[in-house]
Amino acid sequence: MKSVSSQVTQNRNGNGNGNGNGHRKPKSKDIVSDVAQSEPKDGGKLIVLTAPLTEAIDHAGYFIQMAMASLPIWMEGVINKKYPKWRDLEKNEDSSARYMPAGVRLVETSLLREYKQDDIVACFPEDLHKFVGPRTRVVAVSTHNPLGVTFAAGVYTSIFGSSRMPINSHYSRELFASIKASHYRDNFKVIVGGSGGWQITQTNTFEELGVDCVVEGRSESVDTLELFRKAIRGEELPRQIDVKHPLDREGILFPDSRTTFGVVEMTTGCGRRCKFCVPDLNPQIDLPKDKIMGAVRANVRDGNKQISLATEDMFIWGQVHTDTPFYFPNREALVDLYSDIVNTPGVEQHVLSHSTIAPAVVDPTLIKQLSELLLPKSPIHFPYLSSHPEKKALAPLIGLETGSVRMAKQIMPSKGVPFHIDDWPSIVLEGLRVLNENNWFPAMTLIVGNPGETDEDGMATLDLIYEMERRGLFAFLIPSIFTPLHDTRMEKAKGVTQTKQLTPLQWQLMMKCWKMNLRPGQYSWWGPTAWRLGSIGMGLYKLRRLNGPNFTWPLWMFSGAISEKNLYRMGKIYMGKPLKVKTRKELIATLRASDWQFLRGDNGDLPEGYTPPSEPGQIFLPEVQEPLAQHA
Ligand code: B12
Ligand code: SF4
Repeated sequence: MKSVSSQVTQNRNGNGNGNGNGHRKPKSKDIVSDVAQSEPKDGGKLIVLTAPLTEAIDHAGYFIQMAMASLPIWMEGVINKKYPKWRDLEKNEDSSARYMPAGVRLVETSLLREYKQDDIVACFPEDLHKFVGPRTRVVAVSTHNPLGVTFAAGVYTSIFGSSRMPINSHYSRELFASIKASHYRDNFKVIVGGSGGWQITQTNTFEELGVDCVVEGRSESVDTLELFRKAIRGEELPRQIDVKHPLDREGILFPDSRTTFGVVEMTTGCGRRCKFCVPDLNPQIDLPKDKIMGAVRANVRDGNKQISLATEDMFIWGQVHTDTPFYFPNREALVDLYSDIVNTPGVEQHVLSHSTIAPAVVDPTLIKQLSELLLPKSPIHFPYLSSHPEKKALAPLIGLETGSVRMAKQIMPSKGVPFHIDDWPSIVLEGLRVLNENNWFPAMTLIVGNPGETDEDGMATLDLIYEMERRGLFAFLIPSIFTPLHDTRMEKAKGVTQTKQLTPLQWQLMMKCWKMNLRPGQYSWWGPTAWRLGSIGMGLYKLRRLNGPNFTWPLWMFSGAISEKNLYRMGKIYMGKPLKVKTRKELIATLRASDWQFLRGDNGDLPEGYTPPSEPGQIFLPEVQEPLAQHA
């Protein structure tokens, strides 16, 4: 991108706002007709890259995009009211986008290995007509969640019924419609990639959306390059193609340009092997610090004040393919990396993405050190929860998924390593205690309606949630209905497919989670608003009709109109029973002796017989060596 002075634009319909608050909502046909009618002066670009508006915006932080992935389009006014400027975009002088999702930037960087900068542009959907012309041979779309059929997105829109389409999906469809309507459509191919491309393949919406090819995999692959060559030659493309993931650090590219939310890749893959997980199918790679820092600096140079490292588990970074198992975090490496990031001049905000919970039990000192570094630059404030002087907090996304050990053994037997999955509820509660003590209040996902889930499993999860409440622990709980994701080890598994199929216990779990989320006041503005608007606007009767009779009592419980104790006495809900929970010391005592050498003495709670190293680098080596496989 030839960088030039930027301009902030509002949407072409005037004030930059949509419906609600008296603002006019831009009509889809505006963008569609622009692309169809106008012609770029220079014949357009050979390759035009874009992403749906709702995935490209770099406004108001992660939560707005997550909300737009979950709320139905008829609730867009809630977003407009909360974020009246969400449609304001920053552009370069040539109208190319000043920022784009990291996926688009990676495609751009990958193509620059073969094509000239002048042949490629990355632009927002509303500017496509300025770049798609007779010269254009490829319009490439990167998308995260185009149809809203992934977990935690479809579920909320389906609960609210009638207009099921999430806001993000509405805007994705609008983008595809505008490309389809182009005068030059016969001259170019539409290639789609990104983590949500599979949704088009699975729903077979190629024709409807006007998509020629969906690429599954990374843009760095030579197969992706070959696909673009074919498209440029005007040859037929396969409907769907799987391209290979680079196997080592050197194969992963880094963009020298600004990304939405300052997303910079930190790792690929994970290693814990949960059976429902897509990213874990990628090789476990931690990316080189110098390249990460280069991308951080590029973001700052191009006007970004926020950085977020994209990862499945931040705690594996620095410990991939070392002599220490990846689930014993490399404290020094992590502190050094995050310290350099937040201390980079120009980085004013830093947001965590994903992590796992066991590392908080393994190394509480690491959590403490990271908190000291990261809290001052966190844009997240939890006035009712945080003990930080400015009430700042950290909120990574962590998978809890289930409180049932039986279910956990089936779907995620290694989620808690180095601890045994038998102790999963204790790992969650102890981990959360350590996190909360350090002002980390994670968003935790739960899967409801797993294949083979019984009432006992539901009760076990409720036991864990009630135990959290009893202990005053806080996480923002995001229950979602099991979605079999493509290529995963549970791809063919069938769970609950409609909200009507949810049992009373499954509904209770969903409602209890949302009720718990309201505890410290408005942690999330959109969740409670959504529920309140949903229940008040549509009425209890309609929601009950949509979601079935099993929904009724849990909704009463959520509303608080009848106390949980009374509902329990009436036999309408289950009250979680107290759990016997292992302390950190007891959890550490369950570790295999061969793992002791990786423990850090300054965390305390050491097992009987452990001698902490007297000097750095000198470690205690136990005699017993047991194979790691016992956890799998
Ligand atoms: C950062 C992030 C977010 C951020 C920011 C997203 C943004 N707009 O930039 C936030 C928090 C907003 C977010 C929200 C959501 N996210 Co998210 N997110 C991520 C995360 C951690 C990193 C994404 C990223 O930028 N990666 C780095 C880039 C380079 O990777 P990439 O986009 O995949 O691009 C590569 C390839 O896909 C390919 N590619 C990409 N585009 C194209 C285009 C073409 C044409 C080609 C050929 C190739 C290609 O090449 C790139 C590499 O070279 C991923 C996990 C992960 N590690 O990927 C989850 C992830 C993508 N998110 C996920 C989900 C479920 C969501 C939500 C639905 C959650 C929710 N309920 O709210 C929402 C949806 C948001 C929306 N707008 O619809 C899932 C997707 C599951 C799926 N396959 O459907 C993931 C995989 C997390 C997970 N563990 O399951 N997310
Ligand atoms: S811990 Fe998370 S990222 Fe890792 S395999 Fe499990 S679900 Fe996937």
